Amino acid sequence: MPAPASARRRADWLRAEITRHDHRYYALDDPEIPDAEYDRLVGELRELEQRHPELVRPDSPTQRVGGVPVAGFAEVRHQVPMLSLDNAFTREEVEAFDRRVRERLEARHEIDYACEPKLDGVAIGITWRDGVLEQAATRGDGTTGEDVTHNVRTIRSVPLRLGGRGWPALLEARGEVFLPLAGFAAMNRRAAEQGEKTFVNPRNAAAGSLRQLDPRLAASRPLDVFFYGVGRIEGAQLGDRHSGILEALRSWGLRTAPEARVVRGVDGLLAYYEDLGQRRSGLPYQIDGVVYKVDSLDLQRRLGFVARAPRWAIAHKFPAEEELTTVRAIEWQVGRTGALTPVARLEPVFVGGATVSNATLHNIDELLRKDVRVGDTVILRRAGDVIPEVVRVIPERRPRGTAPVSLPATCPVCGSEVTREEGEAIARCSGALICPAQRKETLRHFASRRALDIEGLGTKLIDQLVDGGLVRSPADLYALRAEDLAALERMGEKSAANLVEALDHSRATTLPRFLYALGIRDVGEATAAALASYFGSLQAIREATPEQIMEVPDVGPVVAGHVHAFFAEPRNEAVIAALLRHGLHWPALPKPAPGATPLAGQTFVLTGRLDSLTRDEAGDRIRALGGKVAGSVSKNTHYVVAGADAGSKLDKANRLGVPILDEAGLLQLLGGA
Ligand code: 5U1
Repeated sequence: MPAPASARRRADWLRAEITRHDHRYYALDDPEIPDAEYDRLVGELRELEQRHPELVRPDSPTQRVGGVPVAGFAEVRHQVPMLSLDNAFTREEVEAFDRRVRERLEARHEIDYACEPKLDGVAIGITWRDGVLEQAATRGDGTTGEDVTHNVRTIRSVPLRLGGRGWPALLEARGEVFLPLAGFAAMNRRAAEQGEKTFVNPRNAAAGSLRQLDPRLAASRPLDVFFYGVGRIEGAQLGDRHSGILEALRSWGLRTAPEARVVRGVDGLLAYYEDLGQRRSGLPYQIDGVVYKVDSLDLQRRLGFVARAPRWAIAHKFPAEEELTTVRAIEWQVGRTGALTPVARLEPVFVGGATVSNATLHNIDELLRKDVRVGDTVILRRAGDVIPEVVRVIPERRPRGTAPVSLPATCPVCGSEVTREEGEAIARCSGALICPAQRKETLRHFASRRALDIEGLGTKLIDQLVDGGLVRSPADLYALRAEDLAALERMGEKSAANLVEALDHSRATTLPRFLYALGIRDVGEATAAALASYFGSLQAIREATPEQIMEVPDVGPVVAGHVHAFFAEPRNEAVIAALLRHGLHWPALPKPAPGATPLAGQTFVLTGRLDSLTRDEAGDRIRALGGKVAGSVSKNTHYVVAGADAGSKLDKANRLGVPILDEAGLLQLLGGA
């Protein structure tokens, strides 16, 4: 029986509605309806199509994953070649690029450039005919690529039908398929759990996903695409600027990089590079540089091409984040809580913009899993400010006669036994207070910026103080006299006096900072703030039972156990008593009603400069009232607190419609104080 007209109309409406919501969600980052409502629309369409199979159309949102795996990859000839880009690695090379552009154009004015991130993914050309997705092909050698339509159809942000108005009869949009970092991590976690091979990096994972014959596999991977230009286009004009092309693509439901901007002249280019370089490690996807393009299409035509690269564009690469180096030694570092961390001592190598000669191997399990050995050649990764890490060994380059590393039986610093609790990845030195390494780390943590912030008390000085027997616990710091300090090597009278003054200054602190500074296992700043806020005083925390401590929001039995055990240990109590005798103090907190956490469940992002308090202090106070502080803005952010000179986070908040607070608004929310 043919489908009744009402069912046909409803299916058409559902398809259009789902396509519209896809556009809002993926292209505009501005969803109109909750996910559950969206799922309901898709469910209804699926049910309708099952009841009336003649209503199924290839561009229906239900038809992303085609039924059968393909037999192989057909070749696709690109009618407009897919170009590559020349690279620039230095500021001088960018200046030379801009100079060449201006000279060739005989331009006396500065050039407008469109700038975008250069995604580390797989180049793709996707064709829509009469608005319906027809074909997707990889770049291949630039002339001939592979048909990966069956896999690209599974990418949720690629519309099967173009939205908006005015799209051309034939459009081939070019872009980059990539795996967002979170999706990559989840995919590798799943693979590791199932004993499967993990991918080395998101780019390989994206390329591997596109090269699957069975589209169900690609569909299970959270691939995404950003479009950055057009190849073939028929039946419409695209304005006169590259930035206009991006705008048009967006209006038809294609995702483009949110970081795309138009800047003026070479200074604009370099400022864009700097800015994105700083934000690089916080972006949800991997980028390996930025791309600059002359924005005017007319000027692009006048500049033309050399070989396979346009004269009007260049990729400005960031320093490589991964390099090869060799392992000279593997040593064990002893942390504040006695945790033994294996550290690889490396042949120094320039990576991610710095020379690196050490990398953490995290813990014994991780070391054994990666099977890193002395003499190995390894891939070293340093991304942004993240601690450098060994990604993996190159087994083909392993010299003969290497041996796997094992956990030492005794602490390499104090010789105490090394213990490892059942089910724990971390092994610990049992030397506690007799281990100089633990003592030094305790002092480093105590003096650190977010703890008691003792200026001038650095790593080397702490080593000298502990090794010389002058200081055993944080309380001993406050008994130091300027003349004791001045007698130390490399310490002048002025520095000694400054340190005594800094110590004096640090006596006035806050309860959350003091608790954090004590270095209780698993008590970070957020937990310290929550404990302070819940109990209101140090005395109340000291007297609390583990059950009472567990009533603090987000504190579970393990952390409660650590807190209780810390205060139950007489040697810790003695240090605390001595610190109080030395005059450490903090303002009394108003005793909150039990469980009073008015900001619980609310996430804040702080940006820009505040006048009456630092961002750290604002964060402490938000956490003390149960709120969370996040580093980046998303649709789950409740408030963005914007101070002076707030930048891209404020822009994003405006785009996503996240409420914005100024300093006065924040203070009001924090209770006026
Ligand atoms: N963002 C971006 N990546 N990318 C790669 N734009 C861009 N443009 C390219 C390539 C190969 O080529 C055009 C300049 C032709």
